[in-house]
Amino acid sequence: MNKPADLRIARSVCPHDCPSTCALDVEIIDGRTIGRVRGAKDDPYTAGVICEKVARYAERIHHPRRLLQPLRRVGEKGEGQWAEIGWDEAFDEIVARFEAIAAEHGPEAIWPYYYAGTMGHVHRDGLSRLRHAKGYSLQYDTICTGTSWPGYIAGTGLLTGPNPEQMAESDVVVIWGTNPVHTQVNVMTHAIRARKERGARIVVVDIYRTATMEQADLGLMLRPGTDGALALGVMHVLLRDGLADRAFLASHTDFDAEIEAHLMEKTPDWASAITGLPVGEIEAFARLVGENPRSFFRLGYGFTRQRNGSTNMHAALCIPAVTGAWRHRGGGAFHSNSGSWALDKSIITGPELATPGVRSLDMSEIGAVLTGDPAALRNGPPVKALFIQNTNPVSVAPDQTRTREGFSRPDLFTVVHEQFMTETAEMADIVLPATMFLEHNDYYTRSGHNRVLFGPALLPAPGAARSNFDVVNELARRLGVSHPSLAMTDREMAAETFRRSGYPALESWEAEGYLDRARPDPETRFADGFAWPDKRFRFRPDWEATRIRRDLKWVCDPAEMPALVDYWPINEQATPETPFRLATSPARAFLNSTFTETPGSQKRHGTPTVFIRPDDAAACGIVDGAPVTLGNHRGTVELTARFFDGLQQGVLIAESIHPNKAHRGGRGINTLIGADPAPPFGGAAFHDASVWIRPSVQS
Ligand SMILES: Nc1nc2c(c(=O)[nH]1)N[C@H]1C(S)=C(S)[C@@H](COP(=O)(O)OP(=O)(O)OC[C@H]3O[C@@H](n4cnc5c(=O)[nH]c(N)nc54)[C@H](O)[C@@H]3O)O[C@H]1N2
Ligand SMILES: Nc1nc2c(c(=O)[nH]1)N[C@H]1C(S)=C(S)[C@@H](COP(=O)(O)OP(=O)(O)OC[C@H]3O[C@@H](n4cnc5c(=O)[nH]c(N)nc54)[C@H](O)[C@@H]3O)O[C@H]1N2
Ligand code: SF4
Ligand SMILES: [Mo]
Repeated sequence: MNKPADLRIARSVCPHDCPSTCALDVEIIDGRTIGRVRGAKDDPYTAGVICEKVARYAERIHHPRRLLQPLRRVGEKGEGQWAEIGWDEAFDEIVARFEAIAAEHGPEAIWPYYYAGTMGHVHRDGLSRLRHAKGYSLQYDTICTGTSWPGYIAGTGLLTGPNPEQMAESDVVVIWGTNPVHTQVNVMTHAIRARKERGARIVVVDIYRTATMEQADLGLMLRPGTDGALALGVMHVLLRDGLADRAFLASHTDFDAEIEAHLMEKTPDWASAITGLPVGEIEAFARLVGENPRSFFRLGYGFTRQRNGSTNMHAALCIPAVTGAWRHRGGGAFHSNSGSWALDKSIITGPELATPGVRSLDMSEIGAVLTGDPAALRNGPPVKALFIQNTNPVSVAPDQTRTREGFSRPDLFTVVHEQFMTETAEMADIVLPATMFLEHNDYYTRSGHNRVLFGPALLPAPGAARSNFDVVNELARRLGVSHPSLAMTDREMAAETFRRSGYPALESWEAEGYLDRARPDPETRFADGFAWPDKRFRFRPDWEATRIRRDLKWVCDPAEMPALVDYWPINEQATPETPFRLATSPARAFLNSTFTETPGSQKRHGTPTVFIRPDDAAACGIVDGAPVTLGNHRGTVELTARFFDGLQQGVLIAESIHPNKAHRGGRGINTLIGADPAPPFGGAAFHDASVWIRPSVQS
């Protein structure tokens, strides 16, 4: 094929909710069409590698089913009958309904709801500005990071760590509770570099033999939710065998005789009985990281999507404190850099507009909120209107039965601003078409690394699509809000954020496309002390002090949480009625529910399946490829059984998230997942459910 004459390559940034935040080189063909998308070779973290789903982004951005016009529902809710309307008509209706609802029920009856469909801060977080200006209900963000962040902060005091590129300088890379081959491919680039260049060993800790574990030198396949026990067993061996860095423990941590005595009770035999791992594997792992203190612990989100996830994160994080890994380049631990940016985002979020005392509703509990649960509503008024951007709760939220029941309420006025007719948009009264990242300006912080990147508008918006920023501002104007942002462009919002934050001016770096915010290496490894007042890493967590936002609320009695690093068995238990433990680990070619609309991803994943061991299947009368039903007290879901031996007995994995309607019976996997908030401050335990499984009854 000839190269089109006007093809050019433009630099951009992947906007999706993935710690890699890849720098992209995008082929722009005629000023409106894209060709191939490649990972930028000159970006040290991206290093020329991106995932398959974004490489074929042309499928998504030029998808024939992209939303191009505002729509009003004409049939019954969810029936799929729409009339195209103009933007003016759409705004008039939204304003009239919002004003009427606020007058009758108070402004807290309106709940603007968003998550991270785009990770660009201007287009992701701007809805908060409108929320604050009008006194609408706040959103308490729990769905993703609710358990992992407190767990990490409990040890270090700050959500940051050494530059992840340093994995390439490690002797051992421990990939714990993340499946980067699916979820953040660049981790593999740097881990494999360490293996090639210095013979580093790769350890993977997961609950099934993932594509990442396939590449490991040591794969630890434990029972779901038992990582705390593994960590304690490892620390026991380190202390027992003289592999602890006693000097580091004394100078940099709160380690003392009480903690040592506690760990000396947690033998490898004890850990083996809980985790299901052979004692030999626990010992081997301990020796590997003990004898190679230049070990990098890359701690993921996945293993914290358990009811005891925050304590498991803390326990895993304690291992490098015992080995003194933090002292060495290529050593230490990393979860996210989200605590390190020191950005003043006030022009975007408008905190000065906020009314004190407005209630904050837990986004993971959207089903309970919409079905009128008084506790979920914080004993306030019912939610009568939703304004949704950047998220698809009717596929991704836990407790789908109640979530869908709530969205079906005839008296609920729902506006969804989307790129596609998602399962959430299908339940709306008004659907608004949204731009994609190549059609607007925004900046992105890379949680898995140190860079801030700028993605410029490169293409015109298709049809009548408008950006999140634009729509929020227009709505604010029509609702009588005044704010400096209303006179600005999205690019100016980014520039103003950097100005307020004391960053170099956007003009000075936008041509290059990034700003490196790497901090001095010793600081990232807490050489002069951890971020607690006494500068000591904590084996004895003060959970209250991990409450980094005032609206975070305790969901358990603080006294119930273990006082010392520990394994805390509060997960959903297998019972005679529900003998299997189910996890809903992310699929490779979907990103949450995004890309479920693209042909390439649909082809890769086909119909929703559940991995089951052949021996478990035989005991349940299930054959490979057969239709099966999974159930618990929350509901039932239909899947196809797929035999797989890379699991412990009694564990099932359903890679997610297929749309509800991709399942026979129309109920998706999150029907089985609870929305009860996980300690200390809430979060959804997506990989922590107990279920039964049986052959489906064919009708
Ligand atoms: N392809 C793809 N990429 C994605 C996403 C996606 O859906 N698909 N989602 C994006 C988002 S929003 C996020 S937050 C990140 C999350 O990315 P990750 O940090 O990788 O987290 P998860 O993908 O939830 O889970 C990772 C692994 O944890 C395992 N796991 C579950 N329970 C346990 C446990 O108790 N112990 C241990 N050791 N492992 C356990 C799961 O089986 C899974 O293999 O990925 C992002 N990238
Ligand atoms: N079973 C199961 N469920 C899970 C998880 C799991 O591991 N298993 N993971 C959970 C996690 S970690 C997360 S973070 C949540 C994420 O759940 P969501 O935040 O809902 O993630 P996405 O499905 O990617 O939905 C983002 C939506 O935003 C839209 N979007 C993208 N860019 C824009 C934009 O610029 N403007 C507008 N208006 N819309 C845009 C996309 O089209 C997409 O429909 O899912 C959770 N649900
Ligand atoms: S790996 Fe993550 S950041 Fe990189 S292109 Fe894929 S989804 Fe985007
Ligand atoms: Mo997430």
